[in-house]
Amino acid sequence: MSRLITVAAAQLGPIEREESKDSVVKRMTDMMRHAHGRGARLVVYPEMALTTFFPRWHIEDEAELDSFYETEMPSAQTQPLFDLSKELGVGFYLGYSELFHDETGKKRRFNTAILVNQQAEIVGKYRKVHLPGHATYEPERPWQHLEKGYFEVGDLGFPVFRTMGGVMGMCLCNDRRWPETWRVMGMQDVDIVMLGYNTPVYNSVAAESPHLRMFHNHVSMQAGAYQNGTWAVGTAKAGMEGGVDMMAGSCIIAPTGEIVALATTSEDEVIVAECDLDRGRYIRDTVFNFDQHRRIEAYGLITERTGAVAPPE
Ligand code: CDT
Repeated sequence: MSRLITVAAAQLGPIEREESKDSVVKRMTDMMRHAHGRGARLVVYPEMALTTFFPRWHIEDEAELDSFYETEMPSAQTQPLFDLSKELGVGFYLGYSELFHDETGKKRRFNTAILVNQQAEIVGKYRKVHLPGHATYEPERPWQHLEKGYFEVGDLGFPVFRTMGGVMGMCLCNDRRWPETWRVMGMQDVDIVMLGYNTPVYNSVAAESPHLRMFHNHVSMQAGAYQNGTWAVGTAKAGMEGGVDMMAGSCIIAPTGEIVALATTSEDEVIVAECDLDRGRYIRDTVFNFDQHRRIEAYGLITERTGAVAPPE
């Protein structure tokens, strides 16, 4: 029996700081309807899809900072996404900022993604592991990247979920650049890795052309897909947002590493591809047959050491 699922990436154009969550959710439900009309049964939204990318600002007022986070999911504001998901039978991946108080009363903040099935049930959760940027205000930067200050490192690892006819995995933005992200999900026989991203077009601390940055965006996901024989769906929050130009280039990548659908704007845009979840099986059975070819006795440093250490001169 073939395992086909039509998947959409629902790229969001800019979300300004003043835009209400109700307005953003309306944009997102419009795109879910559009994606459904094109046959999609699974829609992938960006990282922090409900708000502007607020880590670009140093926000000292705690109440203002808290306003960018969700304290419940679904909430009254996000319920329309779940209602439409149920009505249309469309699952979705949603990136958002999560805030809760743990059993000791401590405030916890994570950069989170959830997976919702075609019955509108939350079936998976991921909390971002690789938090880029810095923890405190750095005045020399043209804009901030305060993810290390605004979030804790994710505490759920890289789980995968058997749902919607396949094995589904999630990560968020900077995670896509790390081969470890992909391999840990590859080790669980993942079929689709979904991810949302918020990536500035320009590198604020080093000279790097927009062309090169887009190349790094795509090559990371294409390599991760091929080397694990998995589909990958990368969805951007794009365009000029809060005075910072954000990268577009949302894409759907086959297990062969080929981009099969690519966004052409920096605005709200839906791209769609029919994904055969068995397309990567030959890769997982041959060149990347992990069971036959991996050599874990040679990989110890991967988990024993964090930073690179050169041998003595
Ligand atoms: N959101 C996110 O993870 N963005 C990073 C930009 C890093 S610049 C400090 C990325 O890897 O795309």
